[in-house]
Amino acid sequence: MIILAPGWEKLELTGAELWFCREWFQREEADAMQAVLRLAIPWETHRIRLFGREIDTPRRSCWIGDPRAVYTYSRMRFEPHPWPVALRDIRERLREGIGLDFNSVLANLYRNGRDKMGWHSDDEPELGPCPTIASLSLGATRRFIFKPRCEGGRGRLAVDLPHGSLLLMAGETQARYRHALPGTRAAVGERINLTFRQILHERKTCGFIDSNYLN
Ligand SMILES: O=C(O)CCC(=O)C(=O)O
Ligand SMILES: [Mn+2]
Repeated sequence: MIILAPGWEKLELTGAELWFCREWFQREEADAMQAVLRLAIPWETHRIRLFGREIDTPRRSCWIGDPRAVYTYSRMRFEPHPWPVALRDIRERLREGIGLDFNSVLANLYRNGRDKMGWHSDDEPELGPCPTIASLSLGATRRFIFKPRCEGGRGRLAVDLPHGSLLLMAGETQARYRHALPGTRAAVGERINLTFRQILHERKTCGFIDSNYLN
């Protein structure tokens, strides 16, 4: 994938494919979108299974998508919520702006610096072997970090994701790297993150091969 549109830059990380647009939404539009989505998304606390126990994830979340876009991660199965209008509009803009089609989105709400996401890859089989994931950030700037998996990644990367920015993860990024959104002691405000995804097929069995969990 090559994006030559103004405002886009390629982030260097060996074997990964990362494209970043710092201001995909301009300030006023990003403000409005954050306020609308805060109310329009039915936020939930997702529970995951970790070491045989069920625990609450440290953030609020919502899985949204077309009716057949069922997603299984961290050993839990998520039926999609229907698309709020504002999210449909963003999906359309991704299609028109950069030619990417998505049938689902994982929305996360980080209420403060204690809310976070642990190390994982978005490598569930229903996303296919080389998924393209579009990650839109609204609200407080938070740091997003990458580290190699054993399978061929090299180097680390930290990127601050500001209000209105769009990060594309493509190619072998998920196969070679894990990523995380660490907590911070700094006084940070709320942040919404939307990761648009394409579910290719529903998972057939509940046999879990994840070396992965999303805490
Ligand atoms: O909040 C973020 O920027 C990252 C979220 C993420 O990695 C995910 O939803 O899988
Ligand atoms: Mn992820």
